[in-house]
Amino acid sequence: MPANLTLQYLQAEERYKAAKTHEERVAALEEMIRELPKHKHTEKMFADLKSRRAKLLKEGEARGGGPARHQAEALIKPEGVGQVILLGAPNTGKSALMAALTNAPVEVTDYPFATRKAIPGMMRHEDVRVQLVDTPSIAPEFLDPFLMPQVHAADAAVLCVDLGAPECLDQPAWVQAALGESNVELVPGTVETVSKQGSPRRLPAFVACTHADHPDGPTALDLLREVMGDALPFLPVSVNDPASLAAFSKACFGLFGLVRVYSKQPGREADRNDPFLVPIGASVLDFAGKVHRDLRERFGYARVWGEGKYEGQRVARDYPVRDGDVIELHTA
Ligand SMILES: Nc1nc2c(ncn2[C@@H]2O[C@H](COP(=O)(O)OP(=O)(O)O)[C@@H](O)[C@H]2O)c(=O)[nH]1
Ligand SMILES: [Mg+2]
Repeated sequence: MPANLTLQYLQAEERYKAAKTHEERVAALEEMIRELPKHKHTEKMFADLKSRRAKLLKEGEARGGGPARHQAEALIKPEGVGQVILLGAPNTGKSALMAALTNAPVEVTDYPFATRKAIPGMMRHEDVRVQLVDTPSIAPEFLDPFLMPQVHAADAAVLCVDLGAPECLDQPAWVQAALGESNVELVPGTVETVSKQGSPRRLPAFVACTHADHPDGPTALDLLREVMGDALPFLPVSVNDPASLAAFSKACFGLFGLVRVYSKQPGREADRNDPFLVPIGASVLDFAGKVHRDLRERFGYARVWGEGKYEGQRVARDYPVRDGDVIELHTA
């Protein structure tokens, strides 16, 4: 096999074979995973090592004998509007999206499984920031168990499906099946409308159809739509097309089900840098309560500058605010 294994790898493998305790075996396997050269020819080996590690850790847990849990990464805390986790098969372009949209130190490669742990980065959508989390890929037979706590903790998810890959049409099913086994279901909707409670954990999500610039992209997209129906919303995206990247950030913000509303003092300019975030459908009275509790209680009327409104139009308490509205609150 043209895997070009290193001496370090072979030594770790020797230690693995000779290991007498569970901990020794896990440690040696971890080292083999670290030392395995990552390229096309080792793809299968890598997946195999990782599922062996997953199995070992499960056995350790079953025996209650503290497996290498210390190896588990601490959960990444949500920042900005919230956390959107990127999920998908190998080479779908999760890390490429991260690299295009955040400053996170991710590795974009043309071989699979280069991303070995979850990595956060902040993405801008106009004047708000959404946290993206890049993740190790999910393969048909393999899902890194260390990834699952982070998936459960995320606010929402993006399922990346590669329009240029021959197995494109199968990718959503296998990724969702692997997630399902770990009690996670990707659903349409928003953080506001989908309850975090209950089992399985339901994560609001959309499908990012990556590599949209691939020559087969449009055909693959049509077929994918047929296969998936309207199970989840779709968005074609290419890292080479800035407009599609802007649409991607917008769609990620859209997963939260929030609108941005700007507060304005009478006679002054609106503060355009710091929007208040309120659920879609919230009334101007709800907005007043966000600005200050007193304002909700002493609400008189509001003036709105926004799309479809006259400049400074007077509205009552039940006016449903819209994304981008500038609102001047007046007390009774
Ligand atoms: N043409 C094109 N190539 C892409 C796009 N997104 C990712 N790639 C390439 O696809 C390969 C896999 O990308 P990567 O982000 O590492 O995939 P990951 O395994 O999902 O993180 C790399 O060679 C990327 O340069 C895209 O939108 N268009
Ligand atoms: Mg990656």
